[in-house]
Amino acid sequence: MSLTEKPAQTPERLAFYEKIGRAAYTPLWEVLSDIITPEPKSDCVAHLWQFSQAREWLLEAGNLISAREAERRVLILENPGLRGQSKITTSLYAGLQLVLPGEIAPAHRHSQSALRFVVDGAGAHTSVNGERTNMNFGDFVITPPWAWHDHGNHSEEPMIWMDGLDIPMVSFFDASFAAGLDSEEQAVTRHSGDSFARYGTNMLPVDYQQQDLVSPIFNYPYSRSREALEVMRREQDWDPCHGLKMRYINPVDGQFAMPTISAFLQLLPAEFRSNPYRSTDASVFVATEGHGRSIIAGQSFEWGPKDIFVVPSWAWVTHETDADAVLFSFSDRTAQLKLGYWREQRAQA
Ligand code: 1HN
Repeated sequence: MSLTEKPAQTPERLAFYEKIGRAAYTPLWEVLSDIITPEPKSDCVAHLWQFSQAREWLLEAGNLISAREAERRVLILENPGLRGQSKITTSLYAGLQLVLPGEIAPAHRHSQSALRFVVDGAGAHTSVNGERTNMNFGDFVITPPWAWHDHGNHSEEPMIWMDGLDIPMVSFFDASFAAGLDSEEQAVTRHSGDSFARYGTNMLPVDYQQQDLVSPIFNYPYSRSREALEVMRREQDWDPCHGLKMRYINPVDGQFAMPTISAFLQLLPAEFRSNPYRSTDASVFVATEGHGRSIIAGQSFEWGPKDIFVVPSWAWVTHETDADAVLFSFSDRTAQLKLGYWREQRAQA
């Protein structure tokens, strides 16, 4: 027996497999090398979605269906290697959502955790746990599992954000629950900015006890994250693979902001040429500023502001920039870390 080769299929063996197969048995030695691979093998492929095209088709969708009728007016970013599965990577879902001025995306809740990353427009809002937050370009907003959430747009312009959810993970465990609320919007019971004041200022209420693994902050404004990167760059301590890369955390325990999804923001200076890097968490990137290209498994993808691209598990990636660039990204790293199988590898340029 071998981890890479299958034993010969003799007529006697095939007859035996046929017989036991009818009673729901399968010989392990016929499938072992398919299910235990020496390295990650994924149907997920590298791909880039240009924002200009996505925006055009989202606005076209805006003429075809309302947010109310659609529940969520979203174009799913479906990985070309995983068509028909509503996945951007094997374990994650991503889509682009449009909320037009005056629209409401009605309140509901589900087991799946969600993140929003605002790419276009400003001034729409989302409500989570009775608190409303305004969403602006580059803001990272989270919706905890089973939290009521609804969105609205009182601004004058269309608002587009990327949704990232752990839908494939929840499906894998057959653990999906969902419910709608009787009213379109949940009651607003807290002032805007309340959770940021309580948990987002390097302080916690004195007797605060951690309740779950989700961050109690639900909007991480781009202005603050971007400013941090700008201050840090003065020290010039660029990581050869990542430039300056920060992770969004739950301030209560220092872990990632959500139990299943990790999110990051990184700055790459102009003319940066990263060293090759790979990790077992397939990653979804959004370029928020700048222009450049990423070479993923040998294939080059040119990106500019708001473009979205995906790097599969264990695929080598290098980033090259023309101007200063900022990349947002998310992956299932925190889930893999908790389960004990996350790996990464760096190479010299
Ligand atoms: C969802 O609840 C939202 O709340 C967006 O904006 C996308 C995709 C599948 C299932 C639930 C949202 C979603 C979603």
